[in-house]
Order: sequence, then C-alpha cells, then structure tokens
Amino acid sequence: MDKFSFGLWTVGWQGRDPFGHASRPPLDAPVTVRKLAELGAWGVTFHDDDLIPFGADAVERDRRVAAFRAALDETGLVVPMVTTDLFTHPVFKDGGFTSNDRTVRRFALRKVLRNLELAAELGAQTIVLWGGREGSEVDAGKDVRAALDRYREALDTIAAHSESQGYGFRFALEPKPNEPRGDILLPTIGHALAFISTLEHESLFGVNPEVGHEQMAGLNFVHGIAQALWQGKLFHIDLNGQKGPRYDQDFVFGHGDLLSAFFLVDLLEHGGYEGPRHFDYKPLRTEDVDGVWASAAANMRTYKLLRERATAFRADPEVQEALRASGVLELSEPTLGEGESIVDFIKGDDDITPAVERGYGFVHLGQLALEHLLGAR
Ligand code: 3MF
Ligand code: MG
Ligand code: MG
Ligand code: MG
Repeated sequence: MDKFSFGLWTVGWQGRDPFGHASRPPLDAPVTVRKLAELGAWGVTFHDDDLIPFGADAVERDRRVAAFRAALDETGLVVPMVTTDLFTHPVFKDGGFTSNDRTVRRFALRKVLRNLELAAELGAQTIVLWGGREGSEVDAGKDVRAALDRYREALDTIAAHSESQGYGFRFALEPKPNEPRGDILLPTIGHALAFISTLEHESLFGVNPEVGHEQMAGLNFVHGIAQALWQGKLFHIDLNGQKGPRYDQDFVFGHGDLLSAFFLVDLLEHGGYEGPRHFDYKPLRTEDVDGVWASAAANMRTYKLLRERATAFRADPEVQEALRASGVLELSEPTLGEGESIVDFIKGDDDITPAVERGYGFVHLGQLALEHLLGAR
C-alpha cells in the first residue's frame, strides 16, 4: 500500500489568513480520519494542539484522544508522525526553544516532552520539529549563536529523554527560510544538516524537507532531497506545490513546479526512500468542504500519475541511451583507479580535446522527460 499521509491541520485548514476570516467550518479529527481512509490514505499526523485544544483539561484530552483512537482502530489508519505546535499561541511570539525568555523556553521544552508520550501511545515512529517562530525580524534582537546553543540544548534533551524512555523515536527537523518570522533559524536543508552534525544524538536526527519551503528560498528541491538521501538523513517529507519565491503557498502536490515534482517522484521512487509520502498542503480558501476532499484526493492522484510517468521514463530505451550519452551513468565510476598512485597520477597527462569538443545532450534528456511527463510517449 502507498504510504500516503496527511496532517490534521492540512485538510482541517479553515482558510484563515492574515487578511481574512475562516471560510470553512472546523473539521472534527475522527471525521477527518474516516474521510482520509475512504480516499485511500494510509496515515494521519497531527500537532498536539490539532487534536487536543491548547489548555484543555484532562477529561477533555482523554475524550478527544479516545474518539481519535476509535476512528483509527475502525479504519486501520496509522499515525506515523507527530509534531508539536510551538508557534500558534502568543507565548511563542519570540520562539519556543530559542525564545529570549527562559520561561518560554522551559514551557516549550515541556510541551514537546509531554507530547512524546502521546506520540508513543499512538505508535508514531517519527517526531517532526518545525521551528516556525525560532528566528527574528531584527538582527540586534537575536544572538544567533546563543539561540543555536539553546536549540541544541533542547534537541539533546528531547533525544536523551526519548532514549531513556525507550520510545525509539527518530526526529526530523523541518527547514523553512521565513514566514511567520522574518528569518527562521535553520532556513534550508543544508543549514539543518550542518546543525544536526553538532548534536549529541546525531544519528537520531534527520530532516523533513517541504517542497515549498526550499522553493521559497529559490533552491532546487530535488537536489536538496538527493543530498539528504545521500547523507542517510531523509527521515520524512512534506509534499506540496509552490510557484517560486513567494509566501508559503501550500498548493496541492504538482500544482506548482510540475517538472520538479516529476523529478522528485522519480528520485523518491528510485532513490531508496521508503518513508511516508506526507502531504503538507492547504485546500484553497475558495473551496467548500467537498472541495477539501477533492483536493486531498488530488495530491495522491498526482503522486501516482507522476510515478507512472517516471517509471515509463526510466523504462524507455531511448532514455537509457540518452542517459548513457550524457555520461550520467559514467559519473558513478570513481575518478581515481583502485590503488592508483597519486604520485604517478600527478605526473600523468590528459588529452582534454575530446572533452572540449563533446556535447552532453542534456537538452535531449530534458525533452524526453518532458514528453514522458506530458504523456506524449
Ligand atoms: C509550516 C509547516 C508546518 C510543519 C509542521 C510540522 C504547520 O510552513 O510546514 O505546518 O510542517 O508544523 O510537521
Ligand atoms: Mg509549510
Ligand atoms: Mg508550505
Ligand atoms: Mg511542512
């Protein structure tokens, strides 16, 4: 079965934005679970506050969790990932783990630690951490080096606690360059990977990149994902659509840079990623409730169509020949021969004339991909 998953906050988005009120009624978590299952999804994810309203008492909490669990049991939907909301409540206006206010930092850390228990109860394997408010607008207002110390302190603490409780979680940091803060810490996949290498429990940490977030920064998402895979750090992924460097659009997967979505699916399907295909999108504010479910289905349908096209692309003998002619397959060969002496190597001579004269045929390769994507082959 395809591991398609959705956050409660995605289909549940009511259309509230900085310029307008909600355009849709709230969705109940158990209703969402049943509807997602009906549409063919495999998993559902949530922030603590998506399921249990902030400040709810123990009775309310238990009631909500029980109703959610009943819907999961009934449908067979799983909870592969859980995350913590450290951005909605005004207490987090200057961040959670990296707020200048120590009271807030302690509150944020406790909120995440408590949420681990619920995540474990529901059988989650991955904890996503998106530092939406960890950042600043005024450079003088944030000592970034101290903030990174506090970020690391929080993550080291969370991982140590998870290990001591035997939860076995893996943690995935979600980079984003900006919005809601003017600048967010760990803005890109690259920043996150470099930061992870400084953590005490480095092996438990990876990334949860989101299509739109990297594209907001003008970056090539497919390259970012390839590097995360190469470093063994692609723990989870947020699929959606984005049209260039604007606000975080969270369109349906494929409803942005479609060619990039094609190469992304090609990479995920043929590059050894076995984790969830998680959609972090928002049904457009213009849609009614039926439109919400149509948009959820559209994400999965698009993914499957792209997978079909990518498989056909790979299987096409003309594509194989074009890949060979472009030298794509040749790149896997180490540059030096096994046991080759460097001293002798330095003395060698290269005839570079053929390399200067050759063409790489990348345009032909790109056109073949486009034609497969368009269903013209
Ligand atoms: C914001 C996001 C977040 C994260 C989520 C963690 C609200 O742009 O992408 O969604 O994905 O907090 O999973
Ligand atoms: Mg996002
Ligand atoms: Mg987004
Ligand atoms: Mg996301």
